[in-house]
Amino acid sequence: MFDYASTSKPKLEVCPSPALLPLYNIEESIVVIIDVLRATSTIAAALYNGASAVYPVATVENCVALSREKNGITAGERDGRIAPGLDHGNSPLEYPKEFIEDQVLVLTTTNGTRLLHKSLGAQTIITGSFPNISAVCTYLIQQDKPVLLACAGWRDRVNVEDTLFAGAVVDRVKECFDVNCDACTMAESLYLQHESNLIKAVEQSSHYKRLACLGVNKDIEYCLSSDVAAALPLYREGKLINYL
Ligand code: 3SL
Repeated sequence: MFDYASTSKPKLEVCPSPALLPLYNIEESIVVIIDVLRATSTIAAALYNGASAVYPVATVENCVALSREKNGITAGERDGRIAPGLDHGNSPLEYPKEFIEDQVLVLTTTNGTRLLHKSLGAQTIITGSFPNISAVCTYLIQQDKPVLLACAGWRDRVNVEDTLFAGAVVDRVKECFDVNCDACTMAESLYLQHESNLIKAVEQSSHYKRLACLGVNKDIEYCLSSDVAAALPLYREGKLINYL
């Protein structure tokens, strides 16, 4: 008979859509918020380039109000475009060092910041994307705690790019975890199938088509580049700071 006895390693799971989040026990887990195109790539870029903090907020109104209070920069999108009322968008390339160093960014996005707010109550929240993948994997291995890789998807639908990133993390860290989760297996298979050409895989995604219409192909290239923004965005007291 198969022995289902648990190992002493912490659990690793993938949540493919925010709609499935209530199924997981996040209170004791590190939740990694994943929104490859583009929120968590933008957060990594801003913190790597020296932003003092990124405040993820749910609405445009909150973004404007909080940025007044913190003397911050208003940023965010709705349907990929700069949301009316905000000064900047959700492109990682909008936040080079010369612009963002020592500044506070207040960011609102359709899926990424929404999932972060849904995950409040987790033991720890960090954000992950290809630009900071090694920093994320090193942190997860060091912490030795249960991990949920939470994909933002698009309006609760599963997407290719976040699943690919979750699979890349599973592939790198699985030896240190107890992995008994079909979504992990599926995400890793997808990643291994496409690791040599992530752009080709993402070109088939619905969000790629949405963003390509807006002419932001350089963003997509950046968002699929590993370790170009080695930051570890960790959420505490309403803001993400670079924990590296
Ligand atoms: O939904 C989000 O959080 C955004 O990352 C979407 S977009 O890439 O800016 O359109």
